[in-house]
Order: sequence, then structure tokens, then C-alpha cells
Amino acid sequence: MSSLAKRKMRLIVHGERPYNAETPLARLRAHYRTTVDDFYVRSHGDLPDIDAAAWRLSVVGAVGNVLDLSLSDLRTRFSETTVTATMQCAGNRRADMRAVAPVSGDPWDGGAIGTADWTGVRLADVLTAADVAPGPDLHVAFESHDVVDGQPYGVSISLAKATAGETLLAYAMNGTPLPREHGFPLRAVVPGYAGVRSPKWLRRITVQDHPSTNPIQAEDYKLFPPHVSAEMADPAQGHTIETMPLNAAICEPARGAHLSAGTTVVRGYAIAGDRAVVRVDVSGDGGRSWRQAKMEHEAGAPFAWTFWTIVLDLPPGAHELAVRAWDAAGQTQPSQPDDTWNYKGYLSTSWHRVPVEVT
Ligand SMILES: Nc1nc2c(c(=O)[nH]1)N[C@H]1C(S)=C(S)[C@@H](COP(=O)(O)O)O[C@H]1N2
Ligand SMILES: [Mo]
Repeated sequence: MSSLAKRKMRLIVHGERPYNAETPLARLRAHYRTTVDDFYVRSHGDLPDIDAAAWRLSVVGAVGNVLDLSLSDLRTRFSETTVTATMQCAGNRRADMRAVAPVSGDPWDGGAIGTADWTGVRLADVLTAADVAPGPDLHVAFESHDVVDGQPYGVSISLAKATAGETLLAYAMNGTPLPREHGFPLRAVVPGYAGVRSPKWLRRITVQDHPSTNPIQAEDYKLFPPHVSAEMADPAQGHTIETMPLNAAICEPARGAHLSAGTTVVRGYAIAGDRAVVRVDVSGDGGRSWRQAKMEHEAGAPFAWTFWTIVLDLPPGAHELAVRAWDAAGQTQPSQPDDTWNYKGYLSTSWHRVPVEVT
């Protein structure tokens, strides 16, 4: 067994090459900050092995001052900052969309998500040092060391999001250096956005007047209406997934659990991209009636998930537990996966339903 597989032994592996694995739901709910060993991994290519001493980050393009930074330059020239933020794949909960029609991509359950303390420097500070003049139509493009279909992984975000205080270039996760599979030695962390916009194994940052033309940005991670198939999809017509929508999942009890009559503790997470979760409703009868869960959210961590707990009194029989959250805009989640089905299975946010058997 590789050392990676050994460390990540609790994860549910969807693929070995590229390595993709998610956190079992009960483990996810064990700690507000997901331990590094339990943190899901989403990779599009082989994990690069980077020699930190030789590694450099270059900052080029529409800059007054081209930068070529070593890790120690980053640590000494910029002030260190830590942001507690949730990373979530746009394909999280994709498995639920398969009930409607087939979808492409790994069948992630609700564990392609995790929360960590990310430590590094603000991307804004690095862009200031590169003497970037603010412009409304500027984009910050990233290029990484891993190779996907013969090209380096690449994505971009707007200059506005790149210079927001929460956006980091991170070299540590939960107080330890980034492990190889999470982007050693440096990754971007773009809180509130889909994980795809937080590139790992960074090598170059380019400030430019257009979004990245890399296929990951220009073709992948696009949201389409239900009638669009893989054959007819025109990437230019799809919505580029950036901010993540409201979502919630039941972590305990597990799907299909056998419970004894009486009180059952139901626990899970809720997350609303860059907005706050204001309420979490839980149903013991498939959504005919709802009660409000108790929420736990860490103050000062607007980009981190909300944990929630409720104690239900379930009579004997077959029941369907369900959860739906509400965000600060008063919006809630669709009841059925049919409502938002798309052939890529992105942004699967319908009420998370968990059948249980009570005796
Ligand atoms: N260079 C690079 N960065 C990447 C990826 C990748 O394959 N290569 N995957 C992205 C996707 S889709 C997600 S969801 C997150 C996952 O981060 P994690 O593996 O640290 O959990 O990384 C993103 N950054
Ligand atoms: Mo992802």
C-alpha cells in the first residue's frame, strides 16, 4: 500500500489514477476542521512530486513588476494569514443525480467537501507587489505543475475575487505543511468558490484581460440545462461555476441504518458558498413536516460550513429523513434532483434524503 493510501485509509476511493477519494459522511461530522488524513482528494492528473528548494512561483502578464518567488520569499516578504474555509467540489453529491438519468464523472456522495485552516499569504498582497493596476475586466490565471490531457492544469478567477481578503496562496493546512496530494508546496484557496478554482501545485500566475483558455476553465465545470447532452453541449453557452450554491447533507445516521425506536440524533453539515446559512430544517417523514436543527457555526469564519444537530423521536417503521437549509437571501434547496439535473452532475443540491428502518 502506498503511503498516501495508508494515510487516507478511511476514504472512499473513486479512482487510483488519477487519485480521487472522499470522506465517509460520519467521519466528516467528527471534527469541524476535517483532519488532513480524512480530507477528500480531487485530482485530474498524476500528483506531481515537487522539490520545494527548486520551486518558484512566477507572477507575469499585466503587471508592472514581474515576480519570481521562492517559498521563503513568500514567507518573508508577505504577512502570514490564516483563513478557516470549506473546500467543496462542484461534483459533491453527484451520486444523487443518477436517480434521474446517467451523469458523467465520479459518483461522489456527500463527502467531496472538507474544512481546514488554510495558512499562507493573501493573493492581494502578492498582486500588489507585482504592481497590478486594478481593472474591472482583469482576470488572474493560474497554471499548475500537474498535467491533464497533455496540458498543465489551469483555471482563472476575476481580479476582484483574487484581491478579496479571503483569497490565499496557502502553504499550510491545519497547521502542517500542505501534503503532496493537497498541492505541496503552494495552492490557491478561493473560499466560497467551487474547489476547481483553488489550483494546487502552483507554478505561474498571469494577470490578463480574459479568462484562462485552459480546457479546465473554458470547457469543464460548466452548468447546462437538462436538455443539453454531452454531444450537443457548447462550453461557451454554459454557466462557469464559481460561487457554490446552498447545500446540506445528513452525515448521521447512515443511509439504510437500522435504528431502535425512541430518540435518534441526526447530524450533518450545511454550506452556502459565500453567504450565511440562517436555518436548517430536518424532516423525519420525507419532507411532509419539518423541525429546526440547532446550528453550530464558528464566529469569524464566514466561508466555513455550519454543523447542525437535531434529536428526532422516530416511531417504528420505515422513514425517510430529509434536510434542507436556508441561506441569508431566504433561499432554500430544490426538493428533487430532477429540478437541477445536468449531464455533468454538477451542483447537486436537492434535499438530502436518508432512508432508515426503525424497530
Ligand atoms: N492543480 C490542480 N489543482 C486542483 C485540482 C487538480 O486536479 N489539479 N483539482 C481541483 C478540484 S476539482 C477540487 S474539488 C479541489 C480539491 O482539493 P483537495 O484535493 O485538496 O481536496 O482541488 C482543485 N485544484
Ligand atoms: Mo472539484
